[in-house]
Amino acid sequence: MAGKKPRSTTAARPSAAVAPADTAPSHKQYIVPAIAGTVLAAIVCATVFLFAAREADRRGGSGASAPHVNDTPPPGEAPPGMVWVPGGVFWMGTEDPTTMVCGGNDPMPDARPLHRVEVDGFWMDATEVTNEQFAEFVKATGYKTVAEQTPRVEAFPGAPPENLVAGAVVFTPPQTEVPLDTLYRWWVYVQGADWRHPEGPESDLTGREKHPAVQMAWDDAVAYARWAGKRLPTEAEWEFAARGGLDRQPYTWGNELQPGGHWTANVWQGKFPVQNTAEDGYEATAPVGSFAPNGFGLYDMAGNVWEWCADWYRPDYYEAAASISGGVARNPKGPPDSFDPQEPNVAKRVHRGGSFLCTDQYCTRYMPGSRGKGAPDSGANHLGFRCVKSDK
Ligand SMILES: [Ca+2]
Ligand SMILES: [Ca+2]
Repeated sequence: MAGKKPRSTTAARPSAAVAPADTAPSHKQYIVPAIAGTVLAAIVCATVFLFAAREADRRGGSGASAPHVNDTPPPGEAPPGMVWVPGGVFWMGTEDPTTMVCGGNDPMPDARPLHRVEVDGFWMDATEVTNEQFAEFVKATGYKTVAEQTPRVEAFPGAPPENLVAGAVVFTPPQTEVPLDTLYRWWVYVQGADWRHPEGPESDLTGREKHPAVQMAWDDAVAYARWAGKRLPTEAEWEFAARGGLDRQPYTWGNELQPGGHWTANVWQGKFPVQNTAEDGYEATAPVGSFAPNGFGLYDMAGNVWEWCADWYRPDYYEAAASISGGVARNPKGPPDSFDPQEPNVAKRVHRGGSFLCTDQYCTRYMPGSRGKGAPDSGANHLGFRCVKSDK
């Protein structure tokens, strides 16, 4: 199966408006082939962003439940590598990015309605978990990641035996321009790809000690977090943290994609997916902390690699959160189950922040209000995580 693209069909998705993030497909789609595509169109984008009027302000937000960042000091000395995220009340979600200059062509209906959320303060890793940090965990525990394990037929009923091989999906740019109609044009399941070999058996981590660990399944991230005495952030905690104290800004640093004409996150420049000009200095992952931190001192909350959250994914969850009595969801932990209309038979967890593959031509999920999702057993070479820790 290594290097082979899966059988592809042109079966329609339930809604072309529910566009995929630049997230990778679940491994199930390769091991038990059954593919569908989604159509997206590329757009040309300027660099200046004009944010829409804040309709939400008229719907509520006063007194203690108005957007604010708590001013309580950190509860003690910061654990190594972590920063204090003080908690507060914020507007979670995003306006329709297609109404924004540089917003891309994905309306992101799963990130609405905007709704108020309160989160308590917590410690958060300042950076994505790095290869050298993940290596410490593996050395101490002997942990074997999901991608290193041969898929069991019980977990993938109907899979041809030749497809039951350990591996993971790898971004594999096509040789020529392709329609952005299905992500299977640039994701390939590669036998032997795992965190030590992010692009396949011939690749390694030499010189990438400070890069984020990738090919991380959700299960791997949870295992690491437990070992470290931490946990994965909830989706609400992640977004509050990513905003860095800013209120409803489209980017973690403000309201322009390229302030002063400079790239402030590791994303994609050029013609996706065939031409990567790496104007921001990085063609693939960057060492963590290569770009300026946000207002809370957190690095790479936009781009570099996607980051797993604890929550199950449902596109309708924000509707439930917005209807909570009192109008403010307090420390929400996500829905009790998962549903993704794009892959109804695959339960998914949330991941956030986009990656080095994100571009306004295809995926603007580096916006802090946008959402991503993936099967818990599926890593990819643009998918990692960071951890948080409550103060009590
Ligand atoms: Ca880049
Ligand atoms: Ca990131």
